[in-house]
Amino acid sequence: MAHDAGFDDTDRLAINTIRTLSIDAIQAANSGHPGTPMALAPVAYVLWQRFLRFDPTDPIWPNRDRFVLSAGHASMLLYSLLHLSGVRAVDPDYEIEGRESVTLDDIKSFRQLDSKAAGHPEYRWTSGVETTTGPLGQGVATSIGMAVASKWMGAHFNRPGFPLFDFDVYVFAGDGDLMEGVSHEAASFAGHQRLDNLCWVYDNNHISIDGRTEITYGDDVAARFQGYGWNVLRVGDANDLVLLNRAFETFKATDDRPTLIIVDSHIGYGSPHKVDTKEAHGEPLGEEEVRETKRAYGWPEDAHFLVPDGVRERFAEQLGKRGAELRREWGRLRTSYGREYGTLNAQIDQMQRRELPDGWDIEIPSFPANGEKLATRKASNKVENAVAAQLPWFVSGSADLTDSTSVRLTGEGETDFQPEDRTGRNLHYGIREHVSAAISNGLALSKLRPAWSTYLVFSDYARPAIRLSALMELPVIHIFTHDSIGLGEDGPTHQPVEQLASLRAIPNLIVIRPCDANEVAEAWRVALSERHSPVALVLTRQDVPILDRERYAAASGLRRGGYVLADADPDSDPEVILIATGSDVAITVEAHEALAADGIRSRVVSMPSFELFERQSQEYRDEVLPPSVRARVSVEEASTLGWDRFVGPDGEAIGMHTFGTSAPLKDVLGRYGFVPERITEAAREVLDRTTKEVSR
Ligand SMILES: Cc1ncc(C[n+]2csc(CCOP(=O)(O)OP(=O)(O)O)c2C)c(N)n1
Ligand SMILES: [Mg+2]
Repeated sequence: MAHDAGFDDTDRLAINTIRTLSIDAIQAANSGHPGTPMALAPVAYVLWQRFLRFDPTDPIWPNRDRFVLSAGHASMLLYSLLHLSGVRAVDPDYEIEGRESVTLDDIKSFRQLDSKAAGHPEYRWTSGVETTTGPLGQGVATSIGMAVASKWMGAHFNRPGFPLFDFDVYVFAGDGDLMEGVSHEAASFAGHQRLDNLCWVYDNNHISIDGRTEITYGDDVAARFQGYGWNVLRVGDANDLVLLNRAFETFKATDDRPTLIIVDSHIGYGSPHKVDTKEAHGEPLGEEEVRETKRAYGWPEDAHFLVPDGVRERFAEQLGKRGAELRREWGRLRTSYGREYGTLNAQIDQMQRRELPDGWDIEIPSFPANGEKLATRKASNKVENAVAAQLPWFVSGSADLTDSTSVRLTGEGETDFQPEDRTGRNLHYGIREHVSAAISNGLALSKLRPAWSTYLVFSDYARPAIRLSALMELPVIHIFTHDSIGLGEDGPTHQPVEQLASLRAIPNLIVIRPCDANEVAEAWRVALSERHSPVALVLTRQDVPILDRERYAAASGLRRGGYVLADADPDSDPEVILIATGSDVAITVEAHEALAADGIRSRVVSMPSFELFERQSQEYRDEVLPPSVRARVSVEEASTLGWDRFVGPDGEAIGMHTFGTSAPLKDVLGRYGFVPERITEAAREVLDRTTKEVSR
């Protein structure tokens, strides 16, 4: 090991501490992935000790560099670093606690119940983990959002003499990350955007779970990334601290494109029998091999979880000292910045705490029922622009459907985010849905408020990142338009059927399908007010009526997820309840009027969000859906999966059981029965059924 560039024996000891802590934790858990922490310990060490601008005593300092372990299975690498550098824990109110983020006990109970050293790194669970990783590809993809956020925040907040935001984003990625499709979307976007603050380290070890990667992977990775417009560097030996140091220096000096450092490494480095094997990837080494490996490192063979004297101190002297100084300097800068730029300074605080500025919703319009129809996507654009006008750190993007999904910010001075204009709030993700959602996660992790869009049917392309937004409790707004067979001529390839049900199946994702322009306005209020849940806004392509809210209940009922929109007789229970969402509400109201004309007392419940409704008290839910009324019909142009909870065993769910068809809107709706007559017929049937049962 080299001794130039100032590296010495204590550095070597520290690197081996990372390795042996990882080995011991995985052995104790009898589960985990030792090989990659063993191989990448020196790479991480050089980065953290010499480059990373990170203060362990304040791991949420806004201008810190971000470190993303995209190869999340190598989690023990990160936990060792968090522990050895003494990172402090942060509570949900963003207060820094006295205790360590990852204690030695956490490491000893790696992968056990309640340990902060969970199987894979989890944002919100372990302070210092910048994003949840484990699904390969997500880390690299999310890192783009962080790099974009750094650029955007720099352009928005920095002033002459006040470089408040200029953080870099470092990522460790393995073969798996680079094989995943989303890495192509991510790298292509980053290349176009010339994100020179982004550095991916590729762990080129030729091993994945099935064995040698040559059985499936022969990409010329360097040529691939050069093709994207990246700067590609090579380090031929993961243990060469001097070359690693130089590679990171080159990254820092590169100011026109992202950097990929290809590091050749040996998985399970140091293990006499498991080095370079797939077994080193995902199995504990075994007691005997652990001893032999420790011997190879010059480590006491029978010591467990040993942190030799001087190692923590070395982290404190380098990462700790540098980070604390940078953070203090930043604090001083903030103080004088605050005197000169009070408004911007207050924005930074609000943003960090995910608060909204006073009056953020004052421009949200209400829509008069003047007989005109308006697609909910179009209403959404008006509301979105009203919100954007008051919320400077709101950004809007689309996967090449900016106008079709109506997400363009059109206010004065709104521009596109590009290398030449980092203040732009319209983001063009290109036809890259998966990374659009992942970038949005990265933006939200950096405390911006992002929305992005595509057609509902293509939400499937983004699903892994949508899921992570929910798991990480990030307030991302996923906008999905063309929300049903009601989109018409484009046909079954574009007509979503099962997407609503599948989005509703994601825990902590609030799905909202508003029925008209005024419910859209309310949906945006809900979405922006959420601090810890993503929202999927599901909107129509086609025009829908704007309901007369003098005649029917106020749209503010949306906040409770479901509400009584129309009732034949407010003083008594209805005979039959009709429940609908989105574009199906208007036809259901028509059916309700027709039933009334026939003397049947029906109630229409608008149910834009199952999740919001289920947050309400049992009492409220029973008021809206009285348990005694068993005659119920639901109407939604989508899979009926999930509706049984509202219609019950005696009700009927009108929905889709095929993929739809290509034809003009009216014909499609007629074909599948989304017309008032079908609803009244179903209402009579369930009434018939339930009254017969009662009299029996
Ligand atoms: C999307 C996804 N698919 C599959 C897996 C299961 N998995 C975990 S690690 C791994 C192999 C990763 O290989 P590589 O990135 O080369 O990591 P190394 O073994 O070199 O550390 C696989 C397939 C996963 N975590 N995520
Ligand atoms: Mg590999």
